[in-house]
Order: sequence, then structure tokens, then C-alpha cells
Amino acid sequence: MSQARTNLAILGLQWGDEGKGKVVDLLSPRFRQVVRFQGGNNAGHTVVVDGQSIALHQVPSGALHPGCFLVVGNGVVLNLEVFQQELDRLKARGFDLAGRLLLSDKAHLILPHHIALDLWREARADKLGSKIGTTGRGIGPAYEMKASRMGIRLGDLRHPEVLADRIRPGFEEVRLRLGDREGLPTLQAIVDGALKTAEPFLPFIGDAQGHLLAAWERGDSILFEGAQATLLDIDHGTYPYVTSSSCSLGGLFTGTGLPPKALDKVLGIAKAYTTRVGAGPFPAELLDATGDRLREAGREFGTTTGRPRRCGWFDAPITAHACRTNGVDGLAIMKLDVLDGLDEVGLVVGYRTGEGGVTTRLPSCAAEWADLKPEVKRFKGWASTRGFTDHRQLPPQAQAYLEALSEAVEVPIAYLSTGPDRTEGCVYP
Ligand code: 2SA
Ligand code: MG
Repeated sequence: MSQARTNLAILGLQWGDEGKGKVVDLLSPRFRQVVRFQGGNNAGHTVVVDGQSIALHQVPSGALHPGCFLVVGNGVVLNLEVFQQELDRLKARGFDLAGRLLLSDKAHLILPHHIALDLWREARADKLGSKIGTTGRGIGPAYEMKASRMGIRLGDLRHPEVLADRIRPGFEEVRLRLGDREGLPTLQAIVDGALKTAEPFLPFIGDAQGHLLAAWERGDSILFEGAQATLLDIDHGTYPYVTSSSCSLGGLFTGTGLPPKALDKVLGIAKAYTTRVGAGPFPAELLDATGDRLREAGREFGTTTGRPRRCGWFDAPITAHACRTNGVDGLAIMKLDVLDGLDEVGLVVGYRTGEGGVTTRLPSCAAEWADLKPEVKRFKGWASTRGFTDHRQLPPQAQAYLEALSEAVEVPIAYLSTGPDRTEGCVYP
């Protein structure tokens, strides 16, 4: 993690909740610009400062460092009401973002009918047995409206006189599906609500692409903060059990308007084990007492929805896939301490196929995932790594596990987290 003065992307390599928030918070003092480029308030990034945790959803995790300018790129979908709540909570804790926040005028709004459609669709899918387990924040419908050319950009808020006409086509399509049911406000209420919520934000809405291009040209250091993760990527994840944005590296460029040359390094974030929230394939999942133990010890409950996360061993094939997809230069391995005290620690090195072989190749469709059984390599457990700040002092069993993990994904470890606080962790040389 000695990439000061280089432009760095921080990307999740599993199914989210790897601990990206902590890494961004740790690194952001070295950067002038901190940028979000995809996702919305489905993200939940927890940052712990002085024992107090702060959950961020749409505000970039550099918020806690007054020297960071925060940019929300065009690839993001924003719920401004929730954004306002986040700003208020930050302000109450002494963090004022005035003068250091820019929201792209090309970013899209999440509106009440998007949320209603998300919830309606999930309830319906539940009956059909095809639920995705979304966060219910309207993320899918907001991106869907963007792709079908019925989305509303933040810049549209500058033109209140035509806002109803802009929102109407998408709203009417949602109404066709949902009918006039409870929970779906009228078009006028949606327009009025959007304008009222947007008012305090108008000074912060602008040309984020131009701002970032200028920052890059003058040599400002830029940190790109991914949300969700590669296995939730709409193209490279476990489709259809994914989110609706491009969470892997490609999304950084479409989601900011910067060219690939503007990026120097990619730091991939992975937990020392694996979790996922919502439905979908998870070959490494532990449905036994060990899985429960990981959930309790790691406090694996959704930051946004509070849902219990499914837990399992570190899955090398999925993480290796994410490393290749993103061209990861170094790994940050998070929450090693959660594995403390186990007799044995497993590492999924491949999958046993129906035909009796072992593969590290990921299937491209959900049906094929179902056949995969994990091939687990077992390591002797260790007593404690909690709070360790020098990797050379780690118990030898933990060192052996980390070495095997890094070898299996073919990327060196750059940082290791041994506890939630900023101070708990080690940098590798
Ligand atoms: P959506 O709402 O359309 O993006 O849901 C689609 C899938 O993407 C998953 N997803 C997530 N998985 C892990 N963490 C996420 N953020 C929150 C957190 C989640 C929470 O940090 O804990 O609080 O529940 C996140 N956001 C989306 C989701 O579970 C679906 O599988
Ligand atoms: Mg999270």
C-alpha cells in the first residue's frame, strides 16, 4: 500500500462487504480526490474511528478526512433523501462536507416508483421461487430506467418546469405493472418530493467528469472507491444473482468518464473468508456451526438492511477470477482475526465437478453452479492475530494460511487487517 501519488482503485473481490470502507478510510489521507463510480445506497461501508462506527452508503468513505474532495460520478444512482440523512449524521459527528463535494449532473436519481417496483418484483419473485434478495433500495429499476432512456439525471433537477414530463414515461410504465396500489405515490408527489429534496444539493451538482479530468491533468492523486464487488457485477458476477451496476474495473471508466490511462494501480479487497447476502450460488458456504461462528465473530449482518450474511471459507477460484477481471496488483486481506481460535481453517482451492474432476473455472450460468462442490484444503488453526501490526509476528499457522491463499489467487498481499479499528493491521513490504 505504498502507492502514494498514484491513482488507485479499490475494488471488492467477492460478493461485497469485504471491508473496502476501512481501506478507503485508511488510504484517503494520501489522496486529494475520492471518487464513487457505481452503485447507490445498496452499499454499506462501515468505518470505525476511535471505537465508534459510522455507516456510509452513498457518501465516499474519504468523508472523514477534511483534505479529501469527494466526487460522486455519473455511474452512480442516488437517493437524495438518504444522502441528506447521511450528510446530517456526518455533520452531527463533526464532519462537514460543504465545499468539498461534487455530484455528477449525469448521475441518475433513485425515485419512489423505482423502490416500489423493486419491492413489488421481489415479492412476486418470492412466490415464483426466483427471488434475488435485493436490498430493496430501487437500484435495479433505477439502472433499468437509465438503460431504457427513461432515467432522470441530477442535471434534470435544474429544470423544474419539465421534470414531470421527464419522469412521466417511467412512472407510467411502473404504474402499468403495479396498478394504483398503496406505496406508489402520485406523479405530482414524486416531482414535488424530488424538487424539495434536491434544493439543498443544487450547488453541489455539476460536471464531475470535467472536474476529474482537470484534477488528473494537474496531478492530483485520485482514489476510486468501488461498491459491491466483482461477483455482484452485472456482467462478470454470478448472474442473475448480481446487482445492476458494473462493480468491476470497467465500471470505473464508464462511471467517471476518465480514460484508463488515469489509473495506475488496483488494490483488491477480500475477506480472509467469504460472505454473501441475498440469494445465489455460493459453493464455499458453511451451513453448519462453523458458518454460524464466522457470522457471530465477524458480525456479519448487512450494514444497509441488517440481513444476516451467509458465511463460508475463502474461495480462491472466485477471488482469482475477480483478480484477473480487474488486473489486481495487490490484495488487502481483511478480518483475519475472525478466524482466530478455530481448530482448523479451510481454503477452497477448486470445485469438484459432477464428472469427478476438480476445476477452478467459474460457470457462466446459474444452473451450472449448483453442481459444484468445494474442494477444501485444510490448515491448522491459530490462537490470535487480533490487533497484530507486524506480519512477521503472526502465528506460523496464520502465515502458512495466508501464503497458500495468495498463491492460490496468484496475487501478493499488500495489507492485512487484524481488527476493525484503523490501527489494527499490517502493511506488507
Ligand atoms: P441490489 O439491491 O439490486 O443491489 O441487490 C442485488 C444483489 O446485490 C447484493 N448487494 C449486496 N451484497 C452485499 N453487500 C451490499 N451492501 C450492503 C452491506 C447490503 C445490506 O454493505 O451490507 O446491508 O444488506 C450489497 N448491496 C447489494 C444483494 O444482496 C443482492 O444479492
Ligand atoms: Mg457493505
